[in-house]
Amino acid sequence: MTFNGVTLVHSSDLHIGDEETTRACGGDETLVLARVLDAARTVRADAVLLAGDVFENNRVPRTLADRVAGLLAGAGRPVVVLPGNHDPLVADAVWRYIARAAPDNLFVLGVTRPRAVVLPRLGLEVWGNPHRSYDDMAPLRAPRRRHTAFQVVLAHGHYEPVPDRRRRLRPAWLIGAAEIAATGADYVALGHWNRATAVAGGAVSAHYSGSPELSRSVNVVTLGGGGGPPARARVTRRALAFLIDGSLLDRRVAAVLARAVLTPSPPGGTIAGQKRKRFR
Ligand SMILES: [Mn+2]
Repeated sequence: MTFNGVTLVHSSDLHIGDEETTRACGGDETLVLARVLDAARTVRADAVLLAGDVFENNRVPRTLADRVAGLLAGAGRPVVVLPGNHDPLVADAVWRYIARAAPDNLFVLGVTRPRAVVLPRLGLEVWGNPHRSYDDMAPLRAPRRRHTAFQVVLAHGHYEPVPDRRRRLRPAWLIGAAEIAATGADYVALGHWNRATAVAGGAVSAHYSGSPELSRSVNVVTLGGGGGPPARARVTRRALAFLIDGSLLDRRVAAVLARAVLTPSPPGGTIAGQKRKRFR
């Protein structure tokens, strides 16, 4: 069986429920998710990958959880979710609640599947180790052997080229270049940093998508196509139309701002997210 190329939209760190994010979105808590799913529709993505911290925390009002579940159910394509350090799979995790009425297209690693999902129509496996507590863990431990045409990994944590795990002052969920390379995957979709960044991983492409609020973009990942063996993943960023200080900007303006936000701005700038730390 041969497969045509696969197009994936990768985002992370939406932090739904965070007050600052909600304010930046004119009070609409789910706008960030709606924008990400819009982008997936526009590029006709085969699937959406959300690499952790979709929610700011697990104390999510039921009405908000239901709205998120509704948006995910209406995505029109498979959505694969990795629980992160802000929304880990504790006993009363929001993802357990959402998965209870799981729409067919929603896959939550650690809930609807142990840690891998195969999308047979795409010839794609997506695996990842979900955060199950607030404690430290190694996001890329125990890589899975490839048994599908395409294989993608989700990981939520802090990249260091050569992690030093002797100093354990606080949880860092470290991800090293050698671990990325050892996955042998076509793409490693990273979460935890709020900026869109490519990191080194030997022959394996690994990128942070950044948070929609700060990066104002999603990663669009294309694998294979053209009938040959899977080539290295092609990764581009697609700007999101976005609300800034309550006003909806069109995509071209958002794209300019997406670039501007990566350069230092004067103190007291009004672009929401500018104040954000690089990761959290
Ligand atoms: Mn995080």
